[in-house]
Amino acid sequence: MPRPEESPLPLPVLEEFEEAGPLVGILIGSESDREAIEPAGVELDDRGISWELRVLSAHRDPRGVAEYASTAALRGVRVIIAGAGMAAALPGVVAAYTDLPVIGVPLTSSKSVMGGLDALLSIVQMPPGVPVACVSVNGARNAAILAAKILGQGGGYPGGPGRSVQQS
Ligand code: AIR
Repeated sequence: MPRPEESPLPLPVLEEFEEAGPLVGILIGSESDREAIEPAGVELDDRGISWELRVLSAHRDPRGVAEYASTAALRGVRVIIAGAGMAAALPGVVAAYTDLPVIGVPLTSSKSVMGGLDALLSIVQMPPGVPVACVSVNGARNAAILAAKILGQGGGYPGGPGRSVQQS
């Protein structure tokens, strides 16, 4: 896996950030989500992909979420995994502040409605123009595998070869 400074993506790592950040940023909306998101970190570790975990709530600390999301790419982060339960706005708000791909993980919590359907719909029903990828309820491991696949895509866009083909 390329280090951030060798990334094939045309995203700079600003010098003012002394240390390049990890490739994957994992966010959760509450300390109570920690156990549910753990498989993502385990999977990334197994693949030798660097990551960091931050607890940031879209509702309780919107400024913190905005700050993290708007600077993540400049620190070298290339994919963000965001897990939250209930009215899970976190992945969508993160996507509003960054061009990095965001993978949402709907999580169940003790206060979930219908086993996490509340969080699933909150994440998947993004308005046109602001996409968020969404894995299954409590699908933290799948989120990490998807992040690894995204990181594995080195070329093609933008500036690379490739053309669209339409069959008549
Ligand atoms: N949450 C926190 N801020 C906004 C949301 N949607 C979610 C957390 C957690 C659930 O609310 O992601 O799944 C309950 O959080 P807590 O802190 O009360 O246990």
